Amino acid sequence: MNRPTATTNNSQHNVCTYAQQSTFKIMLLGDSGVGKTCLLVRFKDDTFLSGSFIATVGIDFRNKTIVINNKQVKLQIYDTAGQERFRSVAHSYYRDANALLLLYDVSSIISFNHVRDWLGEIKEFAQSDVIIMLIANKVDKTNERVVTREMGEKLAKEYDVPYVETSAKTGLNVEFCFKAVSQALLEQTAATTSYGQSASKTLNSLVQLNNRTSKHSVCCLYS
Ligand SMILES: Nc1nc2c(ncn2[C@@H]2O[C@H](COP(=O)(O)OP(=O)(O)O)[C@@H](O)[C@H]2O)c(=O)[nH]1
Ligand SMILES: [Mg+2]
Repeated sequence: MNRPTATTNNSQHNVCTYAQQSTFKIMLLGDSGVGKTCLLVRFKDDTFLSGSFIATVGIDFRNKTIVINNKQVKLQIYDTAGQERFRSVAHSYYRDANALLLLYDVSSIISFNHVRDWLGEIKEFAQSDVIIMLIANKVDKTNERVVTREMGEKLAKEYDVPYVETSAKTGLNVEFCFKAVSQALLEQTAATTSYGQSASKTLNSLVQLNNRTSKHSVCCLYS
């Protein structure tokens, strides 16, 4: 299978000794304006960029290293370069992704309606065992919300992908998304026999648990 394997590195830890370091490529997809850049900045720097659209020049990425189950995981998180304005992100962009976070904005029915188009593209061009998460962002905008949780969950069920509600503004579930995906990817790497299956199972159960325990509060699974 032409999949980028997680790399290991045992030599560069001065403070803690970890058995191995895995590197995963996570990509953010979805219409322009849904909050992809803000989600990335919230996760990377724990801040919120408000105001007009934040320009993204070129395909941009950020690295962040996190620790899951005593393992170091290096995430390379790719943000789109504004190409998504035309809803045609280069297929090479996500062909070698390990995970795709597909966002829509709960205050924009158009961005929600386009999720089907995005999923169609993903099914056609991404790797068959890519981990996908559907993210309903901007849930802090309660008064302007037009896409309900039920609508999001129904669509996610139809496509068999986990559904998580986030707010890059308040930070709700932002860390959870990246950590849950990383945990699933780690299991995917470990599960050589049932490659792919155990990862989506892991992700689904993490998401279900999180949705049950923190419907309206900041995720506590990883804190
Ligand atoms: N209220 C609210 N606004 C957000 C949220 N995420 C992003 N925004 C705003 O939505 C606009 C577009 O965000 P941006 O990250 O540039 O979207 P992108 O085009 O998908 O990268 C900006 O004005 C952000 O401040 C959120 O969770 N809540
Ligand atoms: Mg952007």
